[in-house]
Amino acid sequence: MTIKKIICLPDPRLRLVCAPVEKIDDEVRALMDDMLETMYDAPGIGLAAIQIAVPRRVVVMDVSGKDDPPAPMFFVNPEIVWSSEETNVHEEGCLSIPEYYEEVARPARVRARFLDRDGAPREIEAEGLLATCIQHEVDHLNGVLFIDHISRLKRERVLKKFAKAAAKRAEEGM
Ligand code: GNR
Ligand code: NI
Repeated sequence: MTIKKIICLPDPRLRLVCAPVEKIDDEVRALMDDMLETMYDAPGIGLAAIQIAVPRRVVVMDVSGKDDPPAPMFFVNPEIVWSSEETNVHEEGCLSIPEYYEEVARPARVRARFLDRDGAPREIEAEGLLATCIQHEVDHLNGVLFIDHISRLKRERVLKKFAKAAAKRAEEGM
């Protein structure tokens, strides 16, 4: 297992629509192991493969409390097949948008269909933090970030800040 580098704004790869996994083999399981180790190291509660620059529809999550035993979850080709009308507001952050947090409204409950680590089809109904996180991660697979769900003013402010920081780093690197 290896801790990989997490790509951040304004990296354009975060806007890619990721490709479905055709076959869950040892290579895909090795990717999931690297993702899990990278997520725990960060630390975070979810990670999409594109965040380590792999444009595939693979997600890992662990929303267990810090005093609970680890509870890793693996999702291949996840799809939201049902969302509640009722919404919930949760403060979100993203490892690819470091140190920025904002409240986001999303469906309070969702049903997700996916393949597990062994390639078996599964469905779960989620609420609370699990529902928020799974929607945040499925968004990543479609090139969508949580800042796309906040006001345009706030979003443009964040994008500008990260673009400016990248430009400054590039200049210093010259
Ligand atoms: O670690 C993370 N915390 C988090 C908090 C609220 C809503 C979503 C998340 S996911 C985030 C890790 C991440 O960037 N996953 O893509
Ligand atoms: Ni994220």
